[in-house]
Amino acid sequence: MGSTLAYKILKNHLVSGELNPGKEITIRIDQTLTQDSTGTMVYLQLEAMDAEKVKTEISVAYVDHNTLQTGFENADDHAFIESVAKRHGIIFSKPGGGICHQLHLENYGIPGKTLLGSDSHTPTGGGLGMIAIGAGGLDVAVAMAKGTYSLTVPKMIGVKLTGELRPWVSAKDVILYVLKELSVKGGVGKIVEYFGDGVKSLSVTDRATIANMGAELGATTSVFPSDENTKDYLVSQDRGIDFIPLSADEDAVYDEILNVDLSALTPLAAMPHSPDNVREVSEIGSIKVDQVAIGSCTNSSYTDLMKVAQILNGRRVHPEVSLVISPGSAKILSKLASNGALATLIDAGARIIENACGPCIGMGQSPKSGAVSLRTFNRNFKGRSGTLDADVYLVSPETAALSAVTGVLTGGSAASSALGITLKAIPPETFEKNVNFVISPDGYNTENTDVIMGPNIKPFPQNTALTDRVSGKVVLHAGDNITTDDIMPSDSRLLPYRSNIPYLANFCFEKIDTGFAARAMDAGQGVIIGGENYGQGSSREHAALAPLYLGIKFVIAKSFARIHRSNLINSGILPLVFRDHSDYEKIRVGANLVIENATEQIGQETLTIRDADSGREYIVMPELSELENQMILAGGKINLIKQS
Ligand code: MIC
Ligand code: SF4
Repeated sequence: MGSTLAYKILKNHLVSGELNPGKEITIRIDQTLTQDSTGTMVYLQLEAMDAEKVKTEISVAYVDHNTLQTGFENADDHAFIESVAKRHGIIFSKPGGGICHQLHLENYGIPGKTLLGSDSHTPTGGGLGMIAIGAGGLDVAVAMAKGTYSLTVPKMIGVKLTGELRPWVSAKDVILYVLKELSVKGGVGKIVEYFGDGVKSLSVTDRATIANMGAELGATTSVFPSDENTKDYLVSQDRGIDFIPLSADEDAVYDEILNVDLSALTPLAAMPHSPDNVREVSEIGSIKVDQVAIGSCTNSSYTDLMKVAQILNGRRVHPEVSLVISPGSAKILSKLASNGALATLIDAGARIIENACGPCIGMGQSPKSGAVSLRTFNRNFKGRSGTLDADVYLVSPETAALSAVTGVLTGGSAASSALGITLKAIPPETFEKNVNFVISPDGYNTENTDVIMGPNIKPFPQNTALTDRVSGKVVLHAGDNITTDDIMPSDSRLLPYRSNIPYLANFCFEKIDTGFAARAMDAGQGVIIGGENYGQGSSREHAALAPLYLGIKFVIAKSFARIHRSNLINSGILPLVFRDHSDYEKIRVGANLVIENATEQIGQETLTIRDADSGREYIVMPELSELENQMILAGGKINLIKQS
């Protein structure tokens, strides 16, 4: 039986364990990336581990999220990260260089290598044939300190691509289609691998768009073969030397197959408020648009922005639309400036903003009240734009640019030819290495580099070893698909406090329940009840650390999203799964729940929880691997590391 590409790469990196779905393995990590909004925690944790020089081939610390410096906090965080980077041999990428995933693709990603990143969209590297996984900050800190990462071997979804995309349909529409088919929890516990004849019609940046949004499927990662297009991309980035061809065996077997005929796809949009709420643009109709935002790690490549420039060339952004563009990297912006496309965009009436995450994470450009905002981004969770009652639709750059001109949702060839707009293929470009945004650690006397810590950087909370009797009051009863944006909201107001958990904790669950933080504090020891796919979305471990600070002992849900579940365990908070989903309704806010013999029970298949007032019992499943069990017993990953 032949092997999938993902399993080949995992096998090449296997340190211990058996490469079979459901088994726990440890793999070697070649590269890591961090960004600033998760990075401060990562580096505080790295310091707490007394680590020395990183054990990876390359580790990069990017600054791209918290670039609005409205006070000293973000700038202090940047200085802290830069100082730790120098101390541990990590490359520091300055603010203004671009978005971490775009930059990593351009400058460091290598086919066949493993990459672990403290950002959920790290799988963007799968566009280059890497196994690139998003993880909580502590996992990334450990990967830097030890060069390894442990995970449960995922199952494989094979997506077989045939045919070729028609004009005005692009990579974004491919992943929106996959999301429509598989849903935001369809990828949990799985790797999505693309294969088939259709792959060769997609460029590396197209593939990166698709792999990027595999995060929205909940997948561990997504991966494409490395072929002639990969070589062309690496050569265009002056890194031809990094190319190796890679593919699955002809007779590779996948656990599931999804067939996608690229030629049958039409322009799609994810409607409010979920990336899998996908419909055809033609079906949604010409809704009036107030804002169009083009950029993010999903759709900010050179080709994407050149397509936008073609569409806007000689035209005007509709008077009632605000068009904002954030290029993916300084290299891209510089190229747009030198070839005249930047002037085209500005002349049409586009607002050009910094090469950073920006509006994607609510760092500025929040739309007006009740607005319709079309975005080429990857998440449209309610309130993420910074405007709670805005309706955000996720679309391709082509659809975004056409709509910016017409003022209503517009996509596809019929609409574009009615407007007399044609799209020509974008000629390939070559890019020079841009090292001016990068500070290499070479030349620093690592041991003697002082760590610079501003006054807003506070110690992170740490748990204590599991006690035999664990009790807590239910302080929240939440629905399905709770996102980490719901748990720990992030926007320009709160992002500057990513290094200050005591402050941030006051806003925990703020968007769905303003009384949560006070109630949890009051209870002293709390429990959260969740529905399906609890904790979907980002990798931010703040969504575990803030609840830890507020005294949350365990979370019982119908199912968990992968990264958030790991972050809970890393923090020593027990994630428990309802065996009988009807119990979800029975447990109400205010119930006092108790786990007796907890240290013994967590290692078993099922665990009994008792309602201390009614005496009613509930059966839940801890589903912990051996390592996870040890972490919970120790009160979290750092405690476990300190014990060994
Ligand atoms: C996101 O897109 O939600 C973020 C902001 O990039 C997060 C990381 C964070 O919360 O800092 C992610 O995707 O992991
Ligand atoms: Fe940045 Fe948005 Fe990408 Fe997250 S999804 S890394 S906020 S651009």
